[in-house]
Amino acid sequence: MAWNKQVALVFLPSDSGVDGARSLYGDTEPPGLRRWLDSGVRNLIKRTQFAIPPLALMILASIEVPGVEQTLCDLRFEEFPFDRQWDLVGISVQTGMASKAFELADRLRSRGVKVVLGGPHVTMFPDSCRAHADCLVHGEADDLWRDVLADLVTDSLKAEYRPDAPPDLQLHRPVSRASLKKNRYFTTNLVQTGRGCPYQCDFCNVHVLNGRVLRQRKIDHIVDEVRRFSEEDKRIFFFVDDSINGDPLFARELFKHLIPLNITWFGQATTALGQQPELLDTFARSGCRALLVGIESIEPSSRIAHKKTQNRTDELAGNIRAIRKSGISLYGSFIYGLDGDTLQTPQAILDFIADTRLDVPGINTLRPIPGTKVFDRLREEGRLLFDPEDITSFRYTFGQEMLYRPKNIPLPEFIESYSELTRKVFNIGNAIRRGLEAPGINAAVLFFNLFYTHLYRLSRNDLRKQLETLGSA
Ligand code: B12
Ligand code: SF4
Repeated sequence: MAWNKQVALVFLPSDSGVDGARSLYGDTEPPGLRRWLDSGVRNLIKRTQFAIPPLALMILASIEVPGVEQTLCDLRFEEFPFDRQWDLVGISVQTGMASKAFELADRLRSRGVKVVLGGPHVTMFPDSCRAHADCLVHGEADDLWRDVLADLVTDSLKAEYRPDAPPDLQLHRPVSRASLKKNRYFTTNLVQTGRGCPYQCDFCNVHVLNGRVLRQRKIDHIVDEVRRFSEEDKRIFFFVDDSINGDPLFARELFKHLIPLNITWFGQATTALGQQPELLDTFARSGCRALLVGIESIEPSSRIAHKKTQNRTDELAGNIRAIRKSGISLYGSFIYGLDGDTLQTPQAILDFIADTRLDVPGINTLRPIPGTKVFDRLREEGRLLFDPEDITSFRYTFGQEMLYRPKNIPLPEFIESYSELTRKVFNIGNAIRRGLEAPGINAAVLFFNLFYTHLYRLSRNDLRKQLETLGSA
């Protein structure tokens, strides 16, 4: 077939963090050998840790329209190929990367290339995107993308595409990985079993983006996908669902069917799994090796302040022990600096980690993403440290800069205590111990902890610099 329309689908790197931690605040780049080592570590992190392909763009690239060829450009690994002739460039926009997306869009449009923007930021803030695009796609694009490509072929692209309703996930839409350069990635086995979240944690916008009703795919479609994927790529599977045990009955049925396929997998779950013994057993038997759990806070007052009420503080430790006992390693994500936190909170976090022997602790500060309830509240309270009127001023980095003033702790003391906390949690000794003690995937646990030892050193340097910058402003 002669392709007459060339379409690029673009995924952008974040400023730091999972796409390769780098220093953000001025003159903190170390000299000589250290710099060389840091850039080596950064590349290693990018290639081995979170380098998974964007499922959204895999889904769009799988939609076939006669006369259209789609190419996936992952700018975490390559420069945008400006030397090629493009009829349409689609960019996936996350809120923290909006300015990067707009910059690229403007550059392309100044060369006469048509640009379509889609993704979470477009769904939340379409008004901020219009000036940078020929076409906007709102919401989940599983159905709309076919219309966009068909209109491209007939030169009748519309300015906006909006779904009447979310796509019907019960329809079989096989995902192809033909557009991926497979060796770049840690794994290409990405699967989503459903969308939507019934909870409303105030720092998250998944329930706004995907709705509050959990919409699931058909179990036999998922099983087919896993079978097909595992034949092509023997590496680990990542179930990207925000809460893979959100519907325990569905999850149990699904993973029972996956046992014979003999895969290994990781995913994201709520700690309530520790009280779901049959599901836990099914997860372990179906090849689950690691789960990311959002602990967020062990302070009841903080959990209430931020509407994280689906798992109870007094049950957390027991649940974590039960999950680890089944052979599943845990990445437990905390947020220090929530509205109920005080200077005593770091010690409580340290005790909790020691008590539960969490394999990889993630010690985050709050990221008030525009469009979340917590962003609105902090704006009203005048606590944001970035311009809330400029939608592109929010950037997504790791714990390297404070984006708000904590409620109960003055900023300098907070930064000092956060730095002290990360210094105590992450060091080479702890990394080796956690690697040895993990119930499974010991090398990965060791690697993650070493990565964080490196990352939080950057975090401490950057936070100190940020404080100086704020002080002199
Ligand atoms: C897996 C995952 C990752 C993976 C893979 C990245 C990826 N996006 O594929 C990793 C670990 C690398 C990652 C990293 C980050 N992530 Co992430 N991640 C997710 C997660 C859990 C699932 C994403 C997914 O695969 N969804 C399934 C697909 C099918 O849905 P979708 O992405 O929404 O895409 C649909 C529409 O948005 C739209 N669409 C998307 N792109 C485009 C492009 C075009 C042209 C069109 C037309 C349509 C379109 O159509 C798609 C199909 O319906 C989501 C939470 C969630 N529920 O979505 C968070 C999420 C996307 N991540 C988020 C964030 C903040 C990050 C990081 C910045 C975190 C960090 N610490 O650095 C980085 C950024 C990395 C990057 N370069 O973008 C936020 C984004 C918030 C926002 N408002 O922008 C989310 C929503 C989590 C949250 N609770 O807030 N992430
Ligand atoms: S943090 Fe998790 S549980 Fe809370 S709203 Fe977001 S996706 Fe749902």
